[in-house]
Amino acid sequence: LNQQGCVVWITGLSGSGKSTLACSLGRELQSRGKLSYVLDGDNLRHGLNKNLGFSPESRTENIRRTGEVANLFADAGLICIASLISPYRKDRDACRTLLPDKKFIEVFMNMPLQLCEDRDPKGLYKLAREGKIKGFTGIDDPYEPPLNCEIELQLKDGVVPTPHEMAGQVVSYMENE
Ligand code: GGZ
Repeated sequence: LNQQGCVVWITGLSGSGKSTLACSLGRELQSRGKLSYVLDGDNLRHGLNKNLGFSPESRTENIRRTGEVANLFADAGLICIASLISPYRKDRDACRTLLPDKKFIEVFMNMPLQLCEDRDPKGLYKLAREGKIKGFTGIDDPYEPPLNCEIELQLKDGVVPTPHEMAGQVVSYMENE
């Protein structure tokens, strides 16, 4: 947390809890007097990235643009929290290279597909299983897990940690860096 601007990049499946963590992390940082800003994939797709779909090329461009914007926020001294599926490793790694070492913190929401599919907050997994959505991440489009992320969040004794607990894990990491 000594660091000035940085990017916290949250990656994981749809329904894994990325947006909830991003929001919770923003609040935790605020309570410590740190200015942050959340870039959420689903929201960006209504504006900056509204011309992009879900083909591999579109996803790559979605991540590229968001990575550039996140870099600008970090440059301005903010903690930018990016929350996107960002399924392809090479795209996340490209965002990492925009920032100096330690300024890109990759957080992997490693939740089981089954859990995400059971949650299915928008009914998208159901549609994907029925073949009504093609190329859905985790169903018929790949998710490539990080090989060297800074933080991996997962079930504890089979239970999903609370957003507050997960945000706490990220903040602890940042405080020690
Ligand atoms: C994955 C999809 C798809 C497909 C629509 N695959 O959980 P949500 O609903 O609210 O958020 C998901 C969002 C994914 O946008 P991202 O910008 O994060 O994706 S990526 O990083 O891959 O570019 C999901 C919804 O869009 N959605 N169709 N085919 N998610």
